[in-house]
Amino acid sequence: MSRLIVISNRVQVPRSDDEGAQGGLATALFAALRKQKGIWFGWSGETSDSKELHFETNAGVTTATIDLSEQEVEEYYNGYANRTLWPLFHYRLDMAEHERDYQGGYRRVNEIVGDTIKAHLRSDDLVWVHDYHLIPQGEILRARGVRNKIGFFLHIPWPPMRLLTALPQHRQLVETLFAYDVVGFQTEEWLDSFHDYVLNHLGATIDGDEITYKGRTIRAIACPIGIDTTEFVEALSSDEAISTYKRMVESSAGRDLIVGVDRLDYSKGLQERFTGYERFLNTHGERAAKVYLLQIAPPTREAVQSYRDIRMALNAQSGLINGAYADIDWVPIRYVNRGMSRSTLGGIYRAARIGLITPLRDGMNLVAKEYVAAQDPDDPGVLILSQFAGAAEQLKEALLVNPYSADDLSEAIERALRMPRDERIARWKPMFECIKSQDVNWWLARFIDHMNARPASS
Ligand code: ADQ
Repeated sequence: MSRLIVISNRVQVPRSDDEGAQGGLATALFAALRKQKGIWFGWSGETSDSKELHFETNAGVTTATIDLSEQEVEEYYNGYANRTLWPLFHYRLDMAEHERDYQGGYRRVNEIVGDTIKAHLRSDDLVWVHDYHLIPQGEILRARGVRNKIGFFLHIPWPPMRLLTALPQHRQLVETLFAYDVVGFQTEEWLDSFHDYVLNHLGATIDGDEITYKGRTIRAIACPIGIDTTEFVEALSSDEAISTYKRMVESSAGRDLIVGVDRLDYSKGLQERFTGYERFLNTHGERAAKVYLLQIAPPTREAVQSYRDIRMALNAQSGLINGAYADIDWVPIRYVNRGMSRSTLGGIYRAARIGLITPLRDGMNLVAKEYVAAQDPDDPGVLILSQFAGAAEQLKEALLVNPYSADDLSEAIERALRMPRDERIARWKPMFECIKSQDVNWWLARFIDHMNARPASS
């Protein structure tokens, strides 16, 4: 069996005590790396000028990390990845910054990663590159003579052609994808946008899954990522999940809990969500005092100004809403700026009558799937989901909303609160079936099968 070599911006190191706490993606990759005796490469998250590769083996998984210099982190990670590609790929042209230094730093770090990894590759290794930080990695490895099968998976949306052309180096960037054997997207919609670009902008030819451009044929597929549903459901029986559930029920004092869980990111639609919730408070006076919103949103990427701005804006907005509507024994929004363990989240999801997941744009959104997994089959809550989350392609029985419309959000909350048990069960069942059959192990096997099915590169 070929070894699996995973390359991603950040590497998770397994902890043997509680691997499940590290997220479905990491757990699934650990299992594959163990089985295929692979290595997971990436940035250590540390800054230094050393380019030494640090190998570690924990719980049977080998990881290899390098440090980056402060300048590299600024240009590659905070710069091109998070100030240029992230906003643009999430349809935020207005927020995308285009600096030559960022682009140069991005290329340089990708070359450092390629140079470092190349020395450790064996000829039959399967190489799997992840996400927007490393788009040109395949081409960089090919330029260094690597003939292995190389796959790429994009965790975020692929933007429509007209948006993408606002990126100064769009053509070079897309052309680098033709160095891979398999390119995976979360949804059919992002795959369609990719097809549109390569067909109409590059003049490539498309034949089913295969795309040919300048003599190279790649396979481009939609391969939606899932959660480890079985593990997530099992974790609901843990002491931590049960005690969190009880704590939520007690502290709710008979009110219905609406929950939102997101990284604090402008793509998650938190301001619009608060505005929609305020519309509900405003238009459903009696009912409104019988619910509250728990929004969990730990800050991320705080080196980037737009993330500091959104944090300030949300502090102000939640304060204003609470100031205007709270009573002596009730606040409409409990706003918590820290992350929680997965078992704790499981207990919270289970106690929540509504999961309010309304990103403006999201590659997939695993929180929506976790919310579904955590529900009581006999008395499930209602998922209100943005039509612009990748997950909406699979979770069609959710109440799908336009996250930009405060009225839409307010009406969906009202409808969810009124929804009879029979309808809640009828909607929840097919969603649960979907996340159970198309879980993270299905996703991983599907992508790897596609790579194995490709002919060896000449
Ligand atoms: P993210 O943008 O981070 O991921 P998401 O898929 O919602 O978004 O979350 C990933 C994981 O982080 C989930 O397991 C979730 O429980 C956890 N998480 C999120 N908010 C949390 C919080 N407040 N506290 C604790 N844990 C939290 C990117 C893309 C997504 C895509 C994933 C996977 O942006 O669209 O679904 O990768 O491909």
